[in-house]
Amino acid sequence: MSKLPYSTKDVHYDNDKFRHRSHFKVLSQSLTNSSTRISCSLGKFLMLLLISGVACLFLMNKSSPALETNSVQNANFTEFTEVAYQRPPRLWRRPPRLPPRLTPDEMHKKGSRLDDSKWVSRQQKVKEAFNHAWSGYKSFAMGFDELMPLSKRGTDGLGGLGATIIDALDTAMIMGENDIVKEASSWIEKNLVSRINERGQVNLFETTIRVLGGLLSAYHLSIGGNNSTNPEMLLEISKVLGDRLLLAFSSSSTPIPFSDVYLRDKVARTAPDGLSSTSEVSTLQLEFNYLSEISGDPKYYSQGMKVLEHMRSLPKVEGLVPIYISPQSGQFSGENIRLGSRGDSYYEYLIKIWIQQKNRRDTDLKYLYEMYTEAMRGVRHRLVRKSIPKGLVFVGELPYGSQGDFSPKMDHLVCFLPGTLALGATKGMTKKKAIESNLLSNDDIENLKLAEDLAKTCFEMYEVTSTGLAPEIAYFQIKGENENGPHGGNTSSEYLNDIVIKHLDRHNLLRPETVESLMYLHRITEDPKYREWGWQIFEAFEKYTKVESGGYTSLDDVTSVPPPKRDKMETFFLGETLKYLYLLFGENDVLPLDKYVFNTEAHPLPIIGLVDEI
Ligand code: DMJ
Repeated sequence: MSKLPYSTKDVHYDNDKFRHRSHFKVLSQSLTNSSTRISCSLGKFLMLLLISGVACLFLMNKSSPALETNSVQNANFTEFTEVAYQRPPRLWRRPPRLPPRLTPDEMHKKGSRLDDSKWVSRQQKVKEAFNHAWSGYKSFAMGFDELMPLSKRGTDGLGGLGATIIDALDTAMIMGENDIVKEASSWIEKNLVSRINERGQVNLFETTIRVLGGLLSAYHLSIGGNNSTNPEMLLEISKVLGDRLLLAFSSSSTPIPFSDVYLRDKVARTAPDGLSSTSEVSTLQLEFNYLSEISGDPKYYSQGMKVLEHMRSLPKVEGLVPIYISPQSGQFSGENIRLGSRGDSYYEYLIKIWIQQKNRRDTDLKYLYEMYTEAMRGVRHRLVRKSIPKGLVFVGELPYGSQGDFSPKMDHLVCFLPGTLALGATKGMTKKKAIESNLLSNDDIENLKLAEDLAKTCFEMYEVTSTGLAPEIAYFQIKGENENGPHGGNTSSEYLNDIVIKHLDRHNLLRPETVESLMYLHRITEDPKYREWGWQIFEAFEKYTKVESGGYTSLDDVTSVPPPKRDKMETFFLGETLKYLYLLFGENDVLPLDKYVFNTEAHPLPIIGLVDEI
């Protein structure tokens, strides 16, 4: 294992440190602060001399008037970085405190228990997989959104902002893959602003969670750490992008933003049917809130949070909401209720935003916790059932609303829920500690139980197929319906008859949700089985999705061996799937859950308002 770029305990981020201050102000503040403390002792006199010397050195290092340049709108970023980010010499910045992390060899020697070294080498395998994924992308698709690993070319499925690079950057930082960090950072620095100025249509949600989220978490992780990434550059680009994305809000006559932004033309539009997805408009706030925190500009926070304040008063079914909402009327549209696509991260962000804002949990954001609690009661009451014959607990759908029939359909996307339920129950601490401290309410206990049951179901969705990889969508047997429905193909799975996999649902997009939940469940329950399950899933990815020439590919059918392939490596494979596997096999105090909140694309952001802020 190579070095982590920082220690989560040791990084102190101080916004002022990274906002522009004039050289004169920096110097005079340093002198003033020092001189107020100076008495007549010789030691302190020498200290003053030293500071004056340093100040002279500093002034001799020619400053550029362009340091005052703050606007990057319409600028070519290469030019911009040359002038605007000529930073003062390093000596004015707090030196990074980076406790050395152990290499695999050192870890093997140190680990007295066999089990330690097993997980160290498994974690190493995930890192190798990340390198393989990156090398394919770099060789054939650098600068494109995604790699098509079989045809060995790139494709721009997300608007052309180089999404894989940005999604992968913080994973590379966490893994200590410094060459990749350098390559990704330098691409971003040279290209991203001009891409934002030149490219066309992007989806507000995808761009926020993958690109803005990736930039912000890389910003945080690079503070005080890795010299190959300039946090100020990441912050400035985040503001440029954030300002464009705000157009989706300002163009709407209600608090519900439009779904698309035309970056180059600086306009926002609705989707062709005029509707926005419920999960999309409510899955922007962790990112926008953090951008306000580090930029000092509250506009991102206030626009994003208006969506949730507005949704608070809309009618719901026991806290559950339809998957569409109209930016024209501000009302939900249709009756389709599900925790899969277009519904999922609405529920995820209710609790995560509440967690992110530590100081507001008991005051103005208490309503988010209440909405989450009510919604999870609604899930347990309206959507949770058991399959037959073996009793797997699953979450189904209400496609025709509260009065319509229940559908036993569960998207793989729903597998984010076990992780979120566990996080919401213990607020990031271990189950043991939460129980000992008597912190779990009845709702928490029920949610934690449901989390463990659902994590098993999500794992069985992998186990039940011939490849050991889950389909995009599964149906569960209830009341003996679909008894002879198509199954996953693994005849040794005891759940073969409980899970039906329809022909059109057999693809696998390298999605992260199950391994994401395994990471949360492992950290919170400390049960080693979750790691073993994660390893099994990783091995199946290695066996069936790895492409020799570089990269990993989505599959068309997980029920047949060898599985037909799809020729696409989604950005979230590097941003989420491999990151969660790496964290699952690693130490629990890396990005601890009581100090960080992961956005829905697995980009860790610090919890705001902690006493010992990171
Ligand atoms: C990711 O972009 C995010 O996790 C999102 O919330 C759901 N879909 C993909 C991964 O499957």
